[in-house]
Amino acid sequence: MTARKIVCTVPTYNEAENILELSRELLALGPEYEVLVADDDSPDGTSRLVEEAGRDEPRLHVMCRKTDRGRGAAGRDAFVWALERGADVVVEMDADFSHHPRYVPTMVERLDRPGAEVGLVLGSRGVEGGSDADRGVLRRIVTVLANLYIRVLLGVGVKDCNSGFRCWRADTLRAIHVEKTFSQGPAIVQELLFKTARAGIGIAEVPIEFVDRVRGESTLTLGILIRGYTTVLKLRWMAVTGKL
Ligand SMILES: Nc1nc2c(ncn2[C@@H]2O[C@H](COP(=O)(O)OP(=O)(O)O)[C@@H](O)[C@H]2O)c(=O)[nH]1
Ligand SMILES: [Mg+2]
Repeated sequence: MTARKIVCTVPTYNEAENILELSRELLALGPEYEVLVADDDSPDGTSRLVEEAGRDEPRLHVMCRKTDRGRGAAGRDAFVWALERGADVVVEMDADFSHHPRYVPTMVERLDRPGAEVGLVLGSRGVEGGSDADRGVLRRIVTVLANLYIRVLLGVGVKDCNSGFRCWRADTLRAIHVEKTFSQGPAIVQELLFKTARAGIGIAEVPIEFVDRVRGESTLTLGILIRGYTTVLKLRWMAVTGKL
């Protein structure tokens, strides 16, 4: 593929300490890269910062969402925006450098590799060469169990079902009707993974080293985590009853 457009979407909530540096690194990957920050009107002024920087950088965009707050809803709107702007490839990633920009070109290249067609590439902690942040034994057990639960319940054969670092062919997002994504929060990750696998679209994983955020604070709470796991059950139920 030549002369294509790659849009990196980054949902943000209070990422003023990270977002400009991350955007700079992403835009430095090449002229075909653009960045869309999908901010939920963060109190720390994340969207204002990006808007100001965007005045001198036509490849940097920001969407300031005032209603309907959530990682999932923001992610959905960002995908729709990227498709409307004619993206050929859409990357989604966190703002906190847990998902390092250096992996993005490898993920994009993986989409193009000849052989079995791939429509989604995951930045994966679960394949050889990949690793998770070291958060202790208990956390590691939870991660393994969560992956097992999702793999079995949704029947998806990938190693890192919870990776929110992904590279999408635009056609894949259209095929799974990304505009109809219903997960308000982080369960968007599993919802879109499930829909992609069910559509019979090839999924590949490339190894990444996931590191904990250095600046800013995580928004993840136990409540959000549990809601995510019930969404997985709901997805399976919807599939069984023909509502998906
Ligand atoms: N737009 C938007 N982004 C969010 C929201 N919650 C989290 N994010 C972003 O989603 C990404 C992952 O969130 P983070 O708090 O790091 O979650 P964790 O890595 O699971 O601890 C980061 O870029 C956050 O800024 C939200 O409510 N709205
Ligand atoms: Mg994080």
